[in-house]
Amino acid sequence: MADYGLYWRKGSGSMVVEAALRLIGVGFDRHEVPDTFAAEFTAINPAAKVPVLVLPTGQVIAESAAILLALDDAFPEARLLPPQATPARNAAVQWLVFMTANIYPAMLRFYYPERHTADAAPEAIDAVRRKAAADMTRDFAQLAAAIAGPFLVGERMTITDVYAAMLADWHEPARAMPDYAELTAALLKHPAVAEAWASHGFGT
Ligand SMILES: N[C@@H](CCC(=O)N[C@@H](CS)C(=O)NCC(=O)O)C(=O)O
Repeated sequence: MADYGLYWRKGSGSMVVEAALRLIGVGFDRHEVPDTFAAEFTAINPAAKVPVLVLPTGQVIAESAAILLALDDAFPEARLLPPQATPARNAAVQWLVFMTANIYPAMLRFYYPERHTADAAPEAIDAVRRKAAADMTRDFAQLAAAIAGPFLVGERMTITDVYAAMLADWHEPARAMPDYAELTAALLKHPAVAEAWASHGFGT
């Protein structure tokens, strides 16, 4: 039995966690969560969201950014993020949090607008979607402007780059931006990332 357990769904945010595990080179079991989340899974994560990572200690961690930070703490030599207390790390963590706090929630408002309004009228739902799209346009542009090149914080890929490419792949206007196309092409040169990307059905 592998050390880590990853609860995942195809095309979901579990892709970046799988990429991290593959970059580290640690063994992990994948547990695919069906579309209709079973009671068994909500017992593991009451928020009923993937990704969820089970550590070798048995601790269960939800929230993608928390999982990535925990993995970086456990395997600093894998350099998912730049070394502690460096300007590059501060920037990589800032943009990671920027994405989880802003772009990911806007993405959910865009794809599940009916969950984000108490008004079931089609025009209310459409308004949620339009605002979410406008917010993403603003936030993807802000993030793109920060890319030092070829990666966000310079010459070396971090897990924040994989996160950015993942979010951009979900949203056609972002995917079409040269900044994200170039970032994605650069990180897919890493076989570990390419494997997670393909196994989650990204880029299709
Ligand atoms: N803040 C969470 C968001 C996770 C999330 O929304 N995951 C989606 C898949 S990408 C999910 O499981 N959605 C199921 C649902 O909302 O029903 C994180 O960063 O991990």
